[in-house]
Amino acid sequence: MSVLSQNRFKQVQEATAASGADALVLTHLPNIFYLSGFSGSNAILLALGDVIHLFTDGRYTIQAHEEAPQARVHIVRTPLAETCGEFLRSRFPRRRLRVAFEAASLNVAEWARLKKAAGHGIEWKATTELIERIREVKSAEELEVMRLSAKLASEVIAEASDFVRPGIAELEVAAEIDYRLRRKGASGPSFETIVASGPRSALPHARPTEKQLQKNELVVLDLGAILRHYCSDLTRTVFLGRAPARIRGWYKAVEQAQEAAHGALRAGVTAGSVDRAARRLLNQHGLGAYFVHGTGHGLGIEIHERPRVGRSQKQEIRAGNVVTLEPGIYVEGVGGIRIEDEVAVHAGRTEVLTTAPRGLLEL
Ligand SMILES: [Mn+2]
Repeated sequence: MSVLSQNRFKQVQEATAASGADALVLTHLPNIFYLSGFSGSNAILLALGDVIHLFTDGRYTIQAHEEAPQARVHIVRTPLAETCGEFLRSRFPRRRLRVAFEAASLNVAEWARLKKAAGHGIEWKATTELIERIREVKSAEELEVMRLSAKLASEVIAEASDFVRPGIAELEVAAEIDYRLRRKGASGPSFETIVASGPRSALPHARPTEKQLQKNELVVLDLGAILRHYCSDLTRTVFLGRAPARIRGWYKAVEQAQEAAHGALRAGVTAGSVDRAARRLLNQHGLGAYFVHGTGHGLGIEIHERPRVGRSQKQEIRAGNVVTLEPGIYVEGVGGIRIEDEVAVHAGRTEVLTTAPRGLLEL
């Protein structure tokens, strides 16, 4: 096992013990990837003693051995939960064993299968966010990949003037973004690319449609890459034409709200205080009612991770966190403005990972 994965495994063993368990069953695929390196779509991981057992199916025989050389790979024909349960029963026929599992990702059918196959010797312990709490602090190696992922997404958005113009449909713009992400080396977009124009830009999570972009409209572009399994996330707002004074004023306010959040972001503060810094600024401009979501979120292997940067979050920001700061305002019938960047928190300083220019883009 490499030093890196040894450290990670040790942290997981400590967390398992702290939850009162002797062994751990993982069913959430991003957590399985984090611990073993295996990125297939069907797997259960059992961390037992000093061994990682990886249960997967015949499609992944080669991949599992390649990606998770330190794991003991079990290629399985029956449902994975059943095999994992039977394995536990065969290893511990008499001794009582306490096994932690992931309550948020094991569905009821799998859970029943696992319990039945494992028999009565197992005492099951439901856990939540056991691995997620470890994942929220990124290693230097992870940060390096996340820098590249953020840079890749930033390069695509910096090319927006090549393909954002009146007459082109939102779906075409989204297709162009996804194509360029892949051309630059992403394995795909980190979420469904958002292209929302005109009044539709007031929908924070709009899906692109056949609607054509028009002159004198706002357009929100929210996109991200997956690069070497790590997500990026970035939003810019475009105005097609010369923006009127009211729109410029709103944009300035959102920009200042993001700066305020960035100013408040450092190790040791609560996530809630970062959110409130952005909110306070928009309130001062009389725009607070239009800010309808949280200020940001952690990201990494998944697009949404701990810590959540929301109003009442008491969770402490720690060195190694990477979060988005993405205040926005959404005015029904008019449109929306959002500016989103990714910021890494280090001891005593922050680092903006996204590199695209931040000003209002008038095309
Ligand atoms: Mn985001």
